[in-house]
Amino acid sequence: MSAPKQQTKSASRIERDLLGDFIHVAEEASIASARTMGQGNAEASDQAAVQAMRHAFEAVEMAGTIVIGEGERDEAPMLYIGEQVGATPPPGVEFPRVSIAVDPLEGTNLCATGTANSIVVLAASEPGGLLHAPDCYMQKIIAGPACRDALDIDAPVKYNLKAIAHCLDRQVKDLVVMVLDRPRHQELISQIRTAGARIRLIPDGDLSAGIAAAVRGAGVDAVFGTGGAPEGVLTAAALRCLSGEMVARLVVNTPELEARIERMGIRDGKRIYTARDLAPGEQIVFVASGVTEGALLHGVRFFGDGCRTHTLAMTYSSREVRFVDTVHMFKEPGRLGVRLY
Ligand code: VTB
Repeated sequence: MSAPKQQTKSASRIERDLLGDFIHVAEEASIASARTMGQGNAEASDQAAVQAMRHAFEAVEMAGTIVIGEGERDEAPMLYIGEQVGATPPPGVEFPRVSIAVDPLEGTNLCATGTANSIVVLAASEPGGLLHAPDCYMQKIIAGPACRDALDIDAPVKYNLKAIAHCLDRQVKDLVVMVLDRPRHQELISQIRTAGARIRLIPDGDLSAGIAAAVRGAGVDAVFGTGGAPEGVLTAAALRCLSGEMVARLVVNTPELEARIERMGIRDGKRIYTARDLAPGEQIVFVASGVTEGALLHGVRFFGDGCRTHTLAMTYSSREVRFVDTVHMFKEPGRLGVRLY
């Protein structure tokens, strides 16, 4: 039997060896932020997730570098871009190098108001496998695997909707398009309405919307609009695992932003990205844990002696999609025992 190729060997190191750790990291952040649900303090919810995530990373045997995080070093004390995370290796041992993208709490307002679909998100890959995107806006169109190569970011909305409907073998009037409810999307919304498609406006969270559009049965066929670029890279990591389609472009509309993207090594601010361009890794782990109850994931449920979390964990090269339902016991179960239902 021939020896496995180096690529395969290291793929298994990140996807197989670290998957459980990343699930744990996301679960810890979801539990911490879920404790703040409905308190009306989005910043405190975010901080709870950030601190728990940062702390949980300390036990992971990797040489991790944050490529997408809470911001630049001077604006974020923890999980800033470039921060090294992971356990300290014993002398003579080298842990695998991993690029990490995080959105410790996607939908901070959703959590602060107890609204559906706030999640903790983490993606990891071999170094260079996730685009180092600036914290600016990104124009996005996202759809499922059936729409391979059918999306054109420069074409009229009507054209893209027709193309999506054609790929899905249905009519435009049957499509459901998710759009972030923002004043900047007024024109987009009216174009979708004129084209005849149905719309679901969402208050926040175009990342979970993107995942929903890439799977069957979630009742969403596409996501259109402008959201965060970091969320765009995380969505792309999920779409790589799900073979979903995405076209995207950074919104670079100020000289400061132009200078920033140049410093980050992005030469063409108008470049059109696909999911593969945004998350080019060959080893990708994508993990999302529910914080508030959602369409895709349950929120965290506390029950005195413990809690229960719900996590989506996907890997690219091994093509696995897991739903992990974990009961966490904070102490020895009391006389009522562990609650499983
Ligand atoms: C989106 C959405 C996020 O930010 O990226 C959005 O997915 C874009 O920013 O959940 P604006 O709020 O400025 O429109 C979030 O809503 C929050 O990060």
